[in-house]
Amino acid sequence: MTITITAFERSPDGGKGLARDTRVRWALEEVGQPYEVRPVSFRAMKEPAHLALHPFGQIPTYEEEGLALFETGAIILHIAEHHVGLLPDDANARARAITWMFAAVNTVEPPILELANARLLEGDKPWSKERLPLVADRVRDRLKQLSARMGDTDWLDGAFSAGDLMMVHVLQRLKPSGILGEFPNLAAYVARGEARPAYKRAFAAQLAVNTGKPPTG
Ligand code: GTB
Repeated sequence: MTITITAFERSPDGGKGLARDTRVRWALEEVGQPYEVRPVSFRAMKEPAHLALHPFGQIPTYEEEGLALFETGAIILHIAEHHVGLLPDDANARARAITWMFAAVNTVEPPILELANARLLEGDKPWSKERLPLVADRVRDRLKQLSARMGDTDWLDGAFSAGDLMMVHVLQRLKPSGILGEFPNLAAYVARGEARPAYKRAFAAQLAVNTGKPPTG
């Protein structure tokens, strides 16, 4: 079975791994599934061929025989449900890991995206200076709660799961803001995720696309 995902032809982050194809690559690496990547330009993303795969004209998408998916939450859940390595066997632990996946994209990611947009898209607006601290504080409120729940545990709920994969990738988006460093246990959590061999392979693969150089190591 060939798995094909789409990714930016050139990511605006230049290969820092912040675009969402990285989390799908990471999931595929964790479960040991080979995959192919079809790079898409910003123009092609809005053309009919890609819109047939992704109604909102975005990356990543996921295709395997007879199935096309969009939305990283759905893609990673599909990967986790069909391969060993990202969800626990115990039914209740599995349900909790899926809960953390939703928490990552539904509860933690929105304020982080709001901050990224406030910095990148609205930074030149006259009201930006006043709004930015409010948006940053909304991120801090969420991180405070997440940090309190994690304490000094390595992962969100027992062993590493798809919930951690999602949460680590969501938190990585905060790096340019410096806010992650205010929560040492969360910064260590992200570093723990990034130290996983599967993450390193995923990161190297996306970097290779963005620099035009083959992955090393
Ligand atoms: N909810 C969807 C999902 O989880 O799959 C969101 C998908 C999405 O936002 N895709 C973005 C996209 O295609 C790329 S990842 N944008 C193009 C468009 O909407 O026209 C978001 C992203 C983009 C760039 C950076 N960066 O450069 O740092 C980080 C994250």
